Amino acid sequence: MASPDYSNLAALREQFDRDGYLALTGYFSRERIDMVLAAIARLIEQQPREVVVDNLATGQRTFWADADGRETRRFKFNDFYLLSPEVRELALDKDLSELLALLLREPAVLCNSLNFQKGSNQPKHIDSLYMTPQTDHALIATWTAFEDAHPDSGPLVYYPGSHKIPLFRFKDGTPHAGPGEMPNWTAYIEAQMKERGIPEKIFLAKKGDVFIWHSDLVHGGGAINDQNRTRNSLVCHYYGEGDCRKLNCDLAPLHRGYWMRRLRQSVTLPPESFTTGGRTFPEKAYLERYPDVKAAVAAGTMPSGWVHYQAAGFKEGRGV
Ligand SMILES: O=C(O)CCC(=O)C(=O)O
Ligand SMILES: [Fe+2]
Repeated sequence: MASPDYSNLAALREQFDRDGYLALTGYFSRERIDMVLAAIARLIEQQPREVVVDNLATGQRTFWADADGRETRRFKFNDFYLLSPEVRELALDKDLSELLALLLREPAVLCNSLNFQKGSNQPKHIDSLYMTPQTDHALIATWTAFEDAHPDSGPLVYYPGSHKIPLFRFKDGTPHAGPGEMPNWTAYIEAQMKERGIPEKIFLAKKGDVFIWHSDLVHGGGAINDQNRTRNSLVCHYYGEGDCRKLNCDLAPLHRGYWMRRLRQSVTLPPESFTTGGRTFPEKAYLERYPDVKAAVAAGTMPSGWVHYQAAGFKEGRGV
C-alpha cells in the first residue's frame, strides 16, 4: 500500500469521507514504537494491579496481577493511556491529533485504549454500537501496528464505504446495541453491504502503520489460522470535544487534542479479597465511581463505601 501524501490534508479528508478509513503506512518509526513497547512492558511488570485486562478466551475481566493463563497472551489490556504518558503521546501525536481534528471536524478526545497482543477475533461491528457518541458519527478510532502482521495472525478486516450505511436503530430508538439485539444488526448490515456490493478488505500492517476508521465503518478481527502468532497492536477511541464538554468530562489537553481523565475499568472482586487477601479496599475511588453510595455516606445512612460493598455492592455486580 502506498503511503498517503500527508501534506495534502484536503485530499486525505476527502478520502476518509468517501471510504470511511485512512491507511497511513509507515506513520511511526519502528524506534518510536519500540519506545512505547518498552514503557508498556515496564507498566505490566511494575504496576500489574493498576492494569485491567480482559481474557479474550473467557471474557473475564481481572487485574493483570490476578490473570490466569498469562502465557497464552490472549488478552486485551485496557486503557494504558491512563497510566502511560508514552501511550498518550503516541495516541495524540502532534501530527496525528491534527489529522484527527481535521477528520472529526473538531478536536479529538482520547477516551479509551486497547492493546492486543494477539488477534482480537472480534466479529464484524461498528464502534458506535458500543461506544455510542452523543452526536451521531462523533467518534473516531486509530489502530497502530506494534509489529508486522502475518496473514495467519487474524489481521484487521474492514469494509470500505460501509460507514455510509444509515445507522440501525435498536428497540430503544438509539444506535446503541441493546442486550441480545446484535443478530438484528448483523442481518441488517449484511443485507446492506450485499446490496451495495461492498467487498471485504484486509489490512496487512507493518510495524508503525496507522489505520484510522470512522465511527460507523464495519470492521473486525480476521480469522486466526495460527494460534501461536502474535499481532501486537494498539486501538484508541476518541470522542469529539463537543460531546465531552456537554457531559462535563475531565479533559487534559495534549497537542491538538485531549485525553479524558477517568477511573480505570472496574473489576469485580469478592469482599473476602479485602479481608483475607491482603488488599486495601479503594474507598475513595469506590465513592467516586458510585455517586449514589457517596450520597448515602454523606447523608449518614451508610457508614462507608466498604460497608456498602460487603452488604450490597458486590452482589449488585458493582466493581472496584
Ligand atoms: O484489532 C482488532 O482486531 C479490532 C479491534 C476493534 O475493532 C476495536 O477495538 O474497536
Ligand atoms: Fe472496533
